[in-house]
Amino acid sequence: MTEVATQSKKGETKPKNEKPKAVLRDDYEHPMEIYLRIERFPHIWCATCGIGTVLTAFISGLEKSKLDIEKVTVVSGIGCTGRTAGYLRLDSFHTTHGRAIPFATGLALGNPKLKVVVISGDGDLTAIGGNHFIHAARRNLDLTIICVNNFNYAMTGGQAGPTTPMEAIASTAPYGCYEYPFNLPFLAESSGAVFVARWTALHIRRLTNTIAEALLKPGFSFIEVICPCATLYARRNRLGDGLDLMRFYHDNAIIKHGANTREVDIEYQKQIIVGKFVDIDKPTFLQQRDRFLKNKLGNQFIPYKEPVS
Ligand SMILES: Cc1ncc(C[n+]2csc(CCOP(=O)(O)OP(=O)(O)O)c2C)c(N)n1
Ligand code: SF4
Ligand SMILES: [Mg+2]
Repeated sequence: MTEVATQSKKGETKPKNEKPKAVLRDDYEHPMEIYLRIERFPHIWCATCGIGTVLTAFISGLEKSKLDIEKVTVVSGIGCTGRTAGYLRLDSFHTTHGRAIPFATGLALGNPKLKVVVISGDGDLTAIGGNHFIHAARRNLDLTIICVNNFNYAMTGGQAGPTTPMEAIASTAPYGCYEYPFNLPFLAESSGAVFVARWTALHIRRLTNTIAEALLKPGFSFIEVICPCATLYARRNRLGDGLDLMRFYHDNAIIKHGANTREVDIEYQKQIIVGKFVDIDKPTFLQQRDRFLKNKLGNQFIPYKEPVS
């Protein structure tokens, strides 16, 4: 029996917001229950949606990282993916659409001891939230961003967004999308991210390991997860359900660690290049600020709260 941090035993009513206590895992109904607000279940996600798989990978990656969960916080914006923050039994924030990164920035700067994670959708992070995304990467803020890319604005009915591949049908693109989509790993790297990876919802073990690695990486880390939206994207494009998309990922994902992010564009129903593309070291925003001001001001500089080495 493994001793883990958790809070309530099988059959007990779980008080909201109670902090975890150490008890035995075998007393629990589900091995991940300690990380989940089960009282909010059933969750809203459709059958064969991939978001739950990403949540599972996140919890496993968090366990693997051995971070103190009292010092981990998760922020999400609005969307189907945005619900993840609400289901996690961590200090988590379900914020406004497109503003997950600004909330996360405030948390990370206000308490540099926190590990701040953003889990949100492609639309939330790179359409309405696109400006925040590029500037957080540029500053190398100490944030881990997990972007569930299901190629559409799912929650609001499957509209085309900045990641919808050309030719894909969406509610706002009945004849197929004709806009150029973002290549998110390239956007992240060229904006300043120090760690960039992409997996699909099928690559659960690799995704888990990458999440654990990203959580321990100082600076702006970005993981894109290509994910089935069964009900809208798959149905509208007659691609079957989420399991059919998983089969497609199995047959069409090519692992290329270190691939040039310029060359990992996604085209409609073509190969998907996955892997860890970028892993470099660069001072974080707070390290850079403290070093810079110490250099300018000498002993007159008093670092805010904890000095960042
Ligand atoms: C300011 C504002 N604009 C628009 C919306 C409507 N809205 C809610 S979720 C969403 C799209 C979410 O898409 P994405 O981030 O890709 O998440 P998904 O649902 O696909 O997981 C939109 C446009 C909103 N809630 N707030
Ligand atoms: S609408 Fe799409 S993204 Fe949203 S829960 Fe259903 S399958 Fe998942
Ligand atoms: Mg989406």
